[in-house]
Amino acid sequence: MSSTLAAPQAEVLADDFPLLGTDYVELYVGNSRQSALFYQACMGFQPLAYAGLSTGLKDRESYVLVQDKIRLVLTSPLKGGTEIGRLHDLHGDTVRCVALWVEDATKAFNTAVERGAQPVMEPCSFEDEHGTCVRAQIQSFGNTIHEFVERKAYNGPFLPGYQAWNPEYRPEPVGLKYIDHMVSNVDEGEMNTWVNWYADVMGFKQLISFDDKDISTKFTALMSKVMSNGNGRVKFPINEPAPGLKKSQIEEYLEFHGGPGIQHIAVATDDVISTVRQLRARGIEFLRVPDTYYDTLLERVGDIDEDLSPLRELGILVDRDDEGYLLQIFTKPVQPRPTVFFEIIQRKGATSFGKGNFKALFEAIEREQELRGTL
Ligand code: TYF
Ligand code: FE
Repeated sequence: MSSTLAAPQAEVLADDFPLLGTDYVELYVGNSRQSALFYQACMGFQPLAYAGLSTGLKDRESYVLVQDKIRLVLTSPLKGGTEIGRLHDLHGDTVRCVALWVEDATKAFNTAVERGAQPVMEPCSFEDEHGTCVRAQIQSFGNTIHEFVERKAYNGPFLPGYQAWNPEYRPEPVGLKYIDHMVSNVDEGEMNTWVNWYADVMGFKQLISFDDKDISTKFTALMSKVMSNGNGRVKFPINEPAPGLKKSQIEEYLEFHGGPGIQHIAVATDDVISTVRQLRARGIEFLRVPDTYYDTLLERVGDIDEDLSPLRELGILVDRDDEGYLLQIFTKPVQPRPTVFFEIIQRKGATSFGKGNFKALFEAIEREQELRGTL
């Protein structure tokens, strides 16, 4: 009977490391109070929760912001000599934690540690008047960590220990919906180390691989592999620098960041033209490709629903794959160091990452590097 054969096969293929999605992303920043205003005013995030002096914390303050499914936690130290301060001194504003939402945080942690992950925080139950959450943490590339978050019918604003944050100032959202992917930069020769780590420890699969021939300009090159969890809700492209004539954007990142870390957070929208218009009106600056990109765009990507003129006006890029097309655009770095930036992406069927735009994009990044004297 074929069904008796099919059942164990399905068992083997079942996701042995189930993730429900990204729970939150925590950034260590120099001034969480002012960064929170930036993410509200310029990026359209809504105030959600707070933890700090008035909730009993002595060493740090965190603001939590939300836009649709995206939750950001912005954390700064309240005094000298803290671990947060040490990491901020090393990296500048950076992503410290990519938290993953799971059904069973203890099981996720134990499985990961059995498979070789380095523990950061053992599974721990946190409780307040709104319910219980279990949290556990493991080390990933550089000083980046993953937290597993298990929400047991928790109905508080964010996590136990946080109180609702309800300021009067509430600029409108700009249409950001969810985190599409988060890209890391690792040291030269270490891409496969981390590809294997996500495969072996977290049960991720490799979706795509780009070598230095796919991703090179006249001057610089990089390599990239995209890792995805079983249900595709969590996707992590991992970059490493490749040899080139000049200092690549990946080397620049590693130098200024002081080692590996998250390079960009790609956030999805259903209407990239409207989202980018609002972001620009609020002061967000984007990279631009030469205007000639648009002269041949429709020959490259075929028919698209959007008019060419707003895409050209705003500098939005388009790429097509076998399944459809995507629109994407990249901000300039959002802190003094040329490190973390955002991507705004709208998918219309395409499941890829914009390979057709790599060359124009990387040349645009090189022009920025030239202007800051780091190429
Ligand atoms: O996530 C991606 O692969 C695309 C392209 O430094 C990309 O967004 C890759 C590397 C990079 C900037 C963009
Ligand atoms: Fe991207």
